Amino acid sequence: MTGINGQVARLLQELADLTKLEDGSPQSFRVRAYEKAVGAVNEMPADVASMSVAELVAVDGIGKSTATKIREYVDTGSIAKLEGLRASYPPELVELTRIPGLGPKTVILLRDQLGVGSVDQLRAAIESHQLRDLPGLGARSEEKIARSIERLGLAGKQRRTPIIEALPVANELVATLGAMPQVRRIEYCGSLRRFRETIGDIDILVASNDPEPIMDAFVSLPMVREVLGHGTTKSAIVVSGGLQVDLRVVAPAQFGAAVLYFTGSVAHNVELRQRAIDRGWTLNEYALSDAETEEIVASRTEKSIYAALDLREIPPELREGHGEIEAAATGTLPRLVTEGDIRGDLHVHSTWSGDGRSDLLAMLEAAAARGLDYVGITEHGEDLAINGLSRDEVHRQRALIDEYRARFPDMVILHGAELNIGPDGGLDYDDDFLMEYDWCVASVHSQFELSAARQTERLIRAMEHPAVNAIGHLTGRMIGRRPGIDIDAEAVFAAAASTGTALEINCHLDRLDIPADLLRRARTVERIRFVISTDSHHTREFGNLRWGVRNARRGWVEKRQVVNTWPAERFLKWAADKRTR
Ligand code: DGT
Ligand code: CA
Ligand code: CA
Ligand code: ZN
Repeated sequence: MTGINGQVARLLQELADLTKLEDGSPQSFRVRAYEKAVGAVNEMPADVASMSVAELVAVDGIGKSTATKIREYVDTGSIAKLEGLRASYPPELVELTRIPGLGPKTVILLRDQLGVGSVDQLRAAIESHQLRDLPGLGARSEEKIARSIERLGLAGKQRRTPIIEALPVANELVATLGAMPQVRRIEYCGSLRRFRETIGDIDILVASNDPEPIMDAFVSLPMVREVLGHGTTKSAIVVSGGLQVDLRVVAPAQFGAAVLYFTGSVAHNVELRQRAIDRGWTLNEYALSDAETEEIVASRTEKSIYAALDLREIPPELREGHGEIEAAATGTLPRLVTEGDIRGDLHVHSTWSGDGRSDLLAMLEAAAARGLDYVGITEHGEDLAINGLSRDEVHRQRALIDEYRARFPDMVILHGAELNIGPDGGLDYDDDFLMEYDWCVASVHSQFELSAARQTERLIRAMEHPAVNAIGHLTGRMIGRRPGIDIDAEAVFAAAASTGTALEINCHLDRLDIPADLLRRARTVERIRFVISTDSHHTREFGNLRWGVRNARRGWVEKRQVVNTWPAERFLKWAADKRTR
C-alpha cells in the first residue's frame, strides 16, 4: 500500500512493536489495540488524512487513543509517543526480539541485568555464560538462543532486513518522491529489485534534471530518523527499524546505465563489465561507451545495453552471477514463470480454519474475481490444535462447497485440506478419509528441531501417501525470525519427483518458502513439479501471488515446471493421477 494510509499503518505497527517492549508482553491490551488499528487502516477505503478524530473512532478497530495519534501524525508529521518509544528502544535492541525464545520481557531483562543492547553484545554475554543464571533462563535456553543467532545469520557486522520490512518502505518512497514534478523516472534497485529475501540497504534511483529539491524532500521525510549524507546527487538516510536508504539522482539519458549498475549484483556487474572490455568498451553507472573515443554506445535503457553486449535482457531476479550471462548469450535463459501464467491457487483457507479471516464464499468470490480457473480450499487438518477441522466439519464443508459450485461455473473448486505432517510422517484423519479429498497439501507445523535425517524421513513418508499432492512451505522458515528445518534437500527433491508430489512455493513475503537457493537446486531435478500457492487466510492475501512468482523466478523455475500454470484439464488429471496409480 502507498500513500498516507500506508504510512500510518506502518507507524502503528511500529508503535505496536515498541509497546511490546514497554509493556513486557506481545499481547498487552495496548499492543492488541494498535495491531487491530493496523488492520483497520489497511482495509479502509478512505484517506485517513481527511478524517476527524470522531470519524476515525467510528471505524471498527480504531479506539480513541489511536485515533488521536493518527490525527497528530497527519497534522504535525510525527507522533510524540512514538518518538519517545524510539528513543527508549533503539533498533539494535528491537532486533533481539526476532530471535526465537526471546520475548520482550526477556529482552528487557537482558538489557537491565546484563546491559545487552544488540545481537553482538548478546553473543558476548552468551560466550561468558551470563544468561544461564538469569531468572527464567538456563543453560539450555542459552544454547538454544546461541544456535538461533547462528542459524538466522544475525551474527557479524552487517544487519540485514527481511524483505517484508524493506519493501513497504521502498514502495512508500517511490510513491512519495515519484509524485514530485521534478522526478522523471524512479525505481528501487539493489538487492530489493533482485528480490533477495533480506536487504542490506535500499537503493533508490531517480532520473531528473533538477535534483536539489528531490534531495531536500528526501532528507526531510517524516520516516527519517537520521541523515547520513545530504549531497546534490547522492543522499542517505536511516529510517525506523534502522534500515538505510541511499538515493541517487542521475540525468534522464543515463537512467538505464544507472539502474543496471545499482541493481547489481556486484558479481553480475563484474561479468558484464568484462564483456564490455572484450569489445573495446567501458561500462559504468553512466553509460556503455567506447574506451577510446568515449562515444556512448548505449545508456538510456537496460535493454539497449544488454542488446549492445549481444545479450537478451536478463530479469533482475537472475542477476546474481549464477551463469545467467552465459545463458543470455547462448539463448538458453530459463523461460521463467510469470504472474500471468498462474491459473489456479491450491492453498486457501477460510474462517472454517481457526486462523482464517474471510468466510468461504468471500474467498471463492475473490478467487473468481482474480480470474482463476481452479482453486483448492485447504483448511487445516484435525491434528492442528484449535485451527483444524473435525471430520464432521470436513463433511459439512464439502456439502457447502457442492452447493457453491453452481455459483462459479467458470472456476473448478477442489475440496482439499492442509494436512499436518507428524514427527514420523503420519497424517491427520485416516487413509480412507484422506482419499475422499480432491487435493491435499501436507505441511510441517511442529517439531522444527528434529535432525535432518528425521525431517527428511517424515517428508518422504508424507509424499509417499497417494492423497498428498503437494508439500506446503517446505522448510517452515520465517525470514529473519525462524530458521527452516534441516533436510537432505536432494533426497527430498528426488522423492518429490518420483512420487509425483509437487513442492509448494509459498507466497507469503515473510516465508518465501521454498527459499530461492534451494529452488535453483530443485529445478534441475528431472520431472520435478512446483505449485505456487498463496496460502491465503484473507481475501486480501490472494495478491501475494506476485511474491511467490518472483521468488520462483529467482530460483530459475520455468513455467512448464509449475503445475498451476497448466490448463484446468491437464492439472486436474495430474492431481487425480496420484490417487489412482
Ligand atoms: P545489499 O544492500 O547488501 O542487500 O545488496 P545490494 O546488491 O543492494 O548492494 P549495495 O547496496 O551495496 O549496492 C547496490 C548495487 O551497486 C550492487 O548490487 C552493485 C552496485 N555496486 C556496489 N558496489 C559495487 C562495486 O564495487 N562494483 C560494482 N561493479 N558494482 C557495485
Ligand atoms: Ca542495497
Ligand atoms: Ca546501497
Ligand atoms: Zn496454510
